[in-house]
Amino acid sequence: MDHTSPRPPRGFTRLSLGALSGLLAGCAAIAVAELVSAAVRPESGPVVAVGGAAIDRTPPSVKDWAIREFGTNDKLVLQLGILAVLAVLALALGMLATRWRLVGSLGVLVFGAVGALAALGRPDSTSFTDALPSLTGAVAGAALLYWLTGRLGHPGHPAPPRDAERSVPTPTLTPVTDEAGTGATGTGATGWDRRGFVLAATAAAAASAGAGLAGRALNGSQGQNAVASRKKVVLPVPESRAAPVPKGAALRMDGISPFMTSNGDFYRVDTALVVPKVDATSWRLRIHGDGVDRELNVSFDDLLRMPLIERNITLTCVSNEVGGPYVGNARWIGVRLADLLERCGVRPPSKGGPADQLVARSVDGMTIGTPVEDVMDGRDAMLALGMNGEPLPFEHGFPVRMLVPGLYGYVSACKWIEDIELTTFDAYDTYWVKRDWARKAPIKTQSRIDTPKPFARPKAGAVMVAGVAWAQHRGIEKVEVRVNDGPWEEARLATEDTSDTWRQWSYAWRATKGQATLTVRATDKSGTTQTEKRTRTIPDGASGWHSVVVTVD
Ligand SMILES: Nc1nc2c(c(=O)[nH]1)N[C@H]1C(S)=C(S)[C@@H](COP(=O)(O)O)O[C@H]1N2
Ligand SMILES: [Mo]
Repeated sequence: MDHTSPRPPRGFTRLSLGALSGLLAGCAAIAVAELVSAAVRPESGPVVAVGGAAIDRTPPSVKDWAIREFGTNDKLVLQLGILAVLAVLALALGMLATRWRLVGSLGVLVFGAVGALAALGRPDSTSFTDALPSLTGAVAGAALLYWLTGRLGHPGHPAPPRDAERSVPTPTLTPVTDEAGTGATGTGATGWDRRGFVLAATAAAAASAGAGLAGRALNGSQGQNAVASRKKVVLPVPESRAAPVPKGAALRMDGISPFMTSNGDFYRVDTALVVPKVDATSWRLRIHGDGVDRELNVSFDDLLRMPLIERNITLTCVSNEVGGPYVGNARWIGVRLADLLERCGVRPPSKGGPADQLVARSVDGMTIGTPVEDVMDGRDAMLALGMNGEPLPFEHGFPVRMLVPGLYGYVSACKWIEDIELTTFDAYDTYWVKRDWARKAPIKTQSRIDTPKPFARPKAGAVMVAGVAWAQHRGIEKVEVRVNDGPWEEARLATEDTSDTWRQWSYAWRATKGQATLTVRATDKSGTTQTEKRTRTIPDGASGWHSVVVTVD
């Protein structure tokens, strides 16, 4: 049997085989990078690094659109998108390599360099080793592409006749034994080494799959210590318990958001493509900066031994559209942040302190800036350790996150926190502020119709309209509902828990046949009623009334 053909493949076949080579080289590069990232750190892999860099550079309007379209799946969509782009580029480089072999491989190296630069440019990158996954992956991919396309022979020249080949073996990169037993080695630089190509391609695909899966598994097991440290946490009984939720604060009604949001249902908004897994036993928090007389450096156990408070607090994201889902209410346990700051000698600006901004930094390089005045004005700002009776879930900031009632998450709720610096708003712009969001952002009074859903078809007669309204730290005073252009009718408000929690409301609507637009608006305890004027989420939160269109049958 003869597996080598004197005539190299041409035209479409040649391009297809080149494209296949490119794709295999791309897979090998990603797989090797994934494996190496397990040895460096999971965040240093090219897809995560490029994804993170993309998130950092995404204009707010595109980010808003992505969150709106894909919700919490936005990160998965982003990573799949990156892989799709890489696949197209790999196909193109492979085709290019059928003509200019070296150029294809150099192209792979260029993309490796891009991945390496992205990894080094991430805010949480502290070591040049972060470049290794992309670089080693690219070298592997480039070498494979060079080798595979070498099997295709040179397109320009016809192969020498078999006889000549037998008597004068031409040197090749890898000799292939002639199974026909002629004793000939080498197919000639211009021959098409079909068997070598198929073998190499299959081997490369198998090796890539193996390396990729091994890398995945190793990266997945990285957080073992963190997982173990979370399992060991026993939350003490807080010194200051939350008052029991008053009877009548939690309505039982189909379709309404439950008064307490479970951890599994709590919205998640952050820039982390890989959820940070922090080992609580080695975690430290440092408090330092302007006006700090005594720097503080505390461990997780130190915090557990301090007097703890337990509070129900409703958290809201500034990216929440009118009627959107990024709001949730949980019972948190933590240390009063003002207590810690006072221990360090920090005074708020109103008492002559030099720092007006508290910058929280997370292990993944996020920076979040909060007015020192707000943190120290008596509200229950805290470093939270517990959420709904358990240690914080990893997605929500384990081991410790910040919370400040009344402020949007991006200016108050740093997850995976590890550093607090007292500074000024003039001296430092945080992550989101650099991206055109407002420096200060108290939560805007908002209300939402949870039921009926948009385009629902309720039966004529009694229809329960219900939802939630929030104005954290001011409190909700009144909620009104309007049917079409009719008069505003007051909704029934559930009992208030605290001014820091949302309030459920309901309205018994006597629905008549036909299409109807239901609109809601809330008034907070400062006397301000939600404005009708619709604004975008950027720079400091959406305003406007939520409405739902239904058809009554
Ligand atoms: N480290 C870190 N903390 C973060 C963020 C982030 O991207 N990284 N996002 C903030 C934003 S915008 C919000 S709204 C809240 C969301 O908290 P949750 O995901 O627990 O609901 O976390 C805040 N803390
Ligand atoms: Mo947010």
